[in-house]
Amino acid sequence: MEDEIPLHCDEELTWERDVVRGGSGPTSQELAAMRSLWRPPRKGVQVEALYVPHHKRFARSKATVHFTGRLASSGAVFDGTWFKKSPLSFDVGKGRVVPGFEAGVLQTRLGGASRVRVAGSEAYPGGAARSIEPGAPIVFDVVVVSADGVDASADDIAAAELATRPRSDDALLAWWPSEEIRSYLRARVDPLGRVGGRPIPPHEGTWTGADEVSGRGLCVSARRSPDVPRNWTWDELCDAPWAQRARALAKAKAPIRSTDPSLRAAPVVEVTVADFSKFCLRVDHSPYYLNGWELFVQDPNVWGGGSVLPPLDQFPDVEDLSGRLLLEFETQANARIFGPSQKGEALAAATATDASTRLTKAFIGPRGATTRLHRDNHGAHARLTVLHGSKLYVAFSPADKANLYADDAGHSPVDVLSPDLDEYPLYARAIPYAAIVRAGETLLVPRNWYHFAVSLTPSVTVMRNFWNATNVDDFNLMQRAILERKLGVLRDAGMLRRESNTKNQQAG
Ligand SMILES: O=C(O)CCC(=O)C(=O)O
Repeated sequence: MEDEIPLHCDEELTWERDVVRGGSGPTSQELAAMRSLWRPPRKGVQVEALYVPHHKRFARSKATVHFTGRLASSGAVFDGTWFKKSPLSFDVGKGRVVPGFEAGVLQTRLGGASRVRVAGSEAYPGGAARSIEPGAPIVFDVVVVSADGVDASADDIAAAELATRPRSDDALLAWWPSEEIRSYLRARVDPLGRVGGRPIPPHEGTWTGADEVSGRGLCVSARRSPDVPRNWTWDELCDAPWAQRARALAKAKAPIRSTDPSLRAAPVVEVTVADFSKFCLRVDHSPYYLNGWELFVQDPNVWGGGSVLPPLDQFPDVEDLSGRLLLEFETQANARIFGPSQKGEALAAATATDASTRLTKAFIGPRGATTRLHRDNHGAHARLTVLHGSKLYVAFSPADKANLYADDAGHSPVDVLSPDLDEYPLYARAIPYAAIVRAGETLLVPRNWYHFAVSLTPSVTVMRNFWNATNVDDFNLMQRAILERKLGVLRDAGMLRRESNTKNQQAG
């Protein structure tokens, strides 16, 4: 009985009529109890049921949900959980989530799905990062996967997920063609004549280390590797059950940098990998790009697990030591936090594996999809293997930072396909290195090199950032900053007392 009382409902006391109509009416005590529980719906929140399961339980104190948050004006996705590893859990009534979101979740049954339209006053009245203007109306699609510790059935979650699944083609095509696309159409994919480019030299087995990766070296391209898996076909991407389930973000400006104001106008849509792959093959030209999709984080079995990334065999002198470095660092950090313990070691192994998994990303795009000119963070090298199609890569040495007008975050505003030399005159002095990289070939981008990519055909690429002896200092700086942040959180939560007690005992 108790489970059947929603705490919120659209119409006043709808539940009362429903219960009475259903046969055995509530007793007067039950009615009084129900009335005392009922709270009127918040103004500025409209809830449309997308999937109503048989289960009638509603969350009261703790809810776990999958959601997608979109700007109502453009449909651009600014946050969501489907394309991350885990749903969001929060304690109800503690102000942990925006009020309209919470109100929408509380009106959705366990295992149900709703579209929650939230006025700006109930969402982010002061605006928020990720291009949310103050008072922007928001649409959340929510699926309640667990309520007060009770899990929804897998069947309900699957049906609810299906009900909220974006109709990707509509969303993508609504924004197409636009001025931005027309400018891509106008641009010729041969920008180098203008500024005097050089080809990226093919790799010839000498990528020896410190000098080359410290900024004076070259990007290197490799010939086809015999180990590039052949089974990742477009058919698989368009039809496989995992691709129909997997969700990712298609961005019209990639990579996303929240510091870039032009992002506000750049739509981001949530799509299934299958729908987006079909879109890539169908449209002739579009900037939409699944750029930086952390494929193994969502599902370790995507594309047959770890076999996706071809080994670096074609570069016998280049090592990817990221996994080992991460494990070493985490082990030392946990020993510092917990002291020597098996628990700390297990945690270190799990954290290192997770971090290493996140370093491998997929890029799927139609012809015309670009990665803007940037350098990767934390002094990481990148290895990019094109699995399908062909791409033009243009790279610049770190010494060209000023000529590229790059900011300290490593971002250049210059459009490599159509550089505006009135606004960026120094760009004419920069030396671009260019290569067309085709299916089965790998491009290595050394630390701090700027790079740009455009798909010349529909394309699929896997990329991994990595560290080894040549950039281990950058790795250490990055990890130390992460560790300091973690320690700060633990210290604030009073969880580092053991560390100081242990020290005191030792001192005593
Ligand atoms: O689109 C691409 O292939 C380039 C990706 C890239 O530059 C990066 O992830 O750093």
